Formats: sequence, C-alpha cells, structure tokens
Amino acid sequence: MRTDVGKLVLLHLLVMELHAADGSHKESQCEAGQFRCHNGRCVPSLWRCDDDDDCSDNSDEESCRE
Ligand SMILES: [Ca+2]
Repeated sequence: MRTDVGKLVLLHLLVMELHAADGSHKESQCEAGQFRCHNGRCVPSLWRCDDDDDCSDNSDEESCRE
C-alpha cells in the first residue's frame, strides 16, 4: 500500500517536471510580460504585488514594496 502511494507521488512529480520543462525557458529569461522570480521561475507580471506568493520564494511580492 505504502509503496503504491510513493510511486504515485513520484510519478506525479515526474509528470509535473516534464510538463514544466516542455517548451518553457527554464533557466534563461522569461517571455515578454513575465516577471522572473529569484528562483528562476517565470510568472505573469500581473501576478506581482498581488499579495500572493506565486514564485514560491515570495520574490514577486518582495520587489514591489519599498
Ligand atoms: Ca504574486
């Protein structure tokens, strides 16, 4: 039982990873209209300063506060 759950989680992570890597610029630059998080993730510029941590490291919320 336990191993089955573990496999499912691993599979899920793998699928997510593949999906994220597919056709996206992972390490270089973001597309126009996107904000590049400190961790390299790209999020729409609209998501900046919306009080929601979209970058997972909160960098999209950091850079807009003085
Ligand atoms: Ca945000």
